[in-house]
Amino acid sequence: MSQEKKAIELAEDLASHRIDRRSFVRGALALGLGLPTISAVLQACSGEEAPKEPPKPETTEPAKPAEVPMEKELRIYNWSDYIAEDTVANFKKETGIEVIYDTYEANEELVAKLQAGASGYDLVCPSGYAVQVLLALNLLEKLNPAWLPNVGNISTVFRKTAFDPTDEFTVPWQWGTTGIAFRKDKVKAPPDSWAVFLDKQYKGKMTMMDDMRDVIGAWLRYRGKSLNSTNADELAQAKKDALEAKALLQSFISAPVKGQLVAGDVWVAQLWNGDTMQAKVESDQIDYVIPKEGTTIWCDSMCIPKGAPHPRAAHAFLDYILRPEVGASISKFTGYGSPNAKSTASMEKPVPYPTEEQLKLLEYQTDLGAASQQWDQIWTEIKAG
Ligand code: N2P
Repeated sequence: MSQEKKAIELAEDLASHRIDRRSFVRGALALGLGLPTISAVLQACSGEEAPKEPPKPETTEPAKPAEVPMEKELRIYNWSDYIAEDTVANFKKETGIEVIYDTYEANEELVAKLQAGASGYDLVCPSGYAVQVLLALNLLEKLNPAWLPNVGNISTVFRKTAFDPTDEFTVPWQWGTTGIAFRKDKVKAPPDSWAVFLDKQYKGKMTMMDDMRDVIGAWLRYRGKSLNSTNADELAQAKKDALEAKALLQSFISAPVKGQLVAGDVWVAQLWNGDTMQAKVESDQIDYVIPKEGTTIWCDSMCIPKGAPHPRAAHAFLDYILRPEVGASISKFTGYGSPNAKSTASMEKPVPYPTEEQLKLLEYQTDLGAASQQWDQIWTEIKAG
């Protein structure tokens, strides 16, 4: 069946109440329908079960900064090792706002927390595909541009993105890639392919990330497929490859593998570029490569969850990190690229934006929509296998 026919069928299913709005959105995203189309269909089909969403006055006419009192507290939920050591302390010193800062290791952890409801967080930092999921589930607030005077510092490269085409929900935080970190002094030759994780000579000395999208995605790329594939045969092959690799891996582990790389207990690790740079600060034997079959490029963005208790303070923090020097100090610590053009310009050694040639090897992850369940199932089988 053609994509167009499938889309029409999906819309008909919604119109005749065979599926609910949530399933429709998931399916539509999987078919590659854009959010404007999806929302048009949702509007056309809005029946009695559709949640009424009256336009909020503050989104049509942004409140002026003085009209909303600044809250005294702010709760942030972000990836681990993803901020400079003094960012939060300096913000508190300047504003008097108390910050509670918790961390997670994967997008799925974040989405599950927000889906469970009443997380109490004011700021979270999903990757692009996870922004799409959160928007589809109506779990994000619109930002108030009147409270973000520094928003113009963001590079146009990271504005009007596929996951937030109208720039209403996201302030990009950091961008980077998922590649292979390795110990130069331990491996025979620098790896250049995902195939290194099938190399028996490194048995027990390798790790891949504890991240469904990146592990299955890597094995899809290894076979020349898209890391957003929803094709059953391609996914079955990726699972087979992942299980073969698993027999040689020490574990599935993400950011915390840095210590093991530094100690020399792990020689080859699937890891993000910035976390690798953080490890490199501890040991100059560590290096990073983008495999020849290609990999993920991502941009994580700060967003405000629906019903966040301290939206004014959340905007104050966002505008604070958008200052050139604050953004630069964050990227200096994390080792990731700054989406802030003014921060990048002020840095001695910013992560350069990938060249056209490199971009050919890089792919952004998108929401898997209805195929998410299939991916979840495969990931569960890989972890259990
Ligand atoms: C934080 C790395 C997060 C990057 N340590 C994942 N998108």
